[in-house]
Amino acid sequence: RLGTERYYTHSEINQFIEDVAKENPRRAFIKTVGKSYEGRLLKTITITNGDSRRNKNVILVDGGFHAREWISPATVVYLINQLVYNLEENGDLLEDYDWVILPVVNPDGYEYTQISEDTRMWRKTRKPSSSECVGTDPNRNFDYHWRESGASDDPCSNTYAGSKPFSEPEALVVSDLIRTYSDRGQMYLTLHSYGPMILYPWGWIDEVPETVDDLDEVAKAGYEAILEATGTVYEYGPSTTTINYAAAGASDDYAFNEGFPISFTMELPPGGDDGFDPPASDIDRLVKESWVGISAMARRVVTKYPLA
Ligand code: 0X9
Ligand code: ZN
Repeated sequence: RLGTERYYTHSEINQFIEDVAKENPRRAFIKTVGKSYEGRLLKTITITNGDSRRNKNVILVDGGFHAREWISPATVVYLINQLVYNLEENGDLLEDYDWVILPVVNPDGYEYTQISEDTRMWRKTRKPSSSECVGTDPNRNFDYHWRESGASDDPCSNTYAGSKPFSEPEALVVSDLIRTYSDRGQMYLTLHSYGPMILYPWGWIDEVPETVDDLDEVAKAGYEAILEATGTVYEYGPSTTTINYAAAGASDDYAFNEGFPISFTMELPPGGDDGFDPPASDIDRLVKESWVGISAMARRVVTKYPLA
């Protein structure tokens, strides 16, 4: 069991989900869905309520896209604990739904930020992007309006989009997950930092989809729950105008376009000197607050999109 007292490594988190699945063989399943560039295993944990009904709806969650955003994998660990070990409070979120979770999308980058102070602010993947530079922004690498806005063609840039769509194995793995679950997927949630913000499509252009009211309703449920619980004020709205820039090739727009009716980037709260570094003593408070919002949004989703 992992708690909230410190940040964990990718291998600790992989071991944790393996242990959870071993302890709860009817309720949690591990699947190795791919490998990072440096060969780390990308594993999903699927959490169910154990009633073994097939083909439920799906909520797909990932964390750790950007290496330095440490509060993201920490929030995923807490979310897994809640769904597995707190059925009394969260059983309704598993009646008609399975949760599929990839805790660390970019483990090479994440591990790199953990080796020294000098590398703490790394954002990208770790595959060489040119003879001089390393890394692609995995959240500019998706094949949806790739490189059309807010992305760089300079391999040394922090928002380098890659040599082509899905040049990064980590982004390809996430896209495979999105397409695997798109027919029963009702919410895609990708956890980043820092905001706090709840962003919905579109993020590549300053426009909103026809179903903006549905997106706004669910985002607002998260905003209100957090405001009531702790007083923290999230911004929520269309990505481009809320975060104030357009960026194409991100996973949220890709998932929405593939058929997830609800797709959010949640920018978790800031902390520390540069915003990406909440002290370990703040993890507990932050992940609990974020879970209030995430569970409220999920609750709205399971009510709004019951099993067909
Ligand atoms: O720029 C990003 O990738 C995300 N912000 S972060 O500071 N965590 O890097 C925001 C992505 C918003 N979604 C789209 N632009 N589609
Ligand atoms: Zn990010």
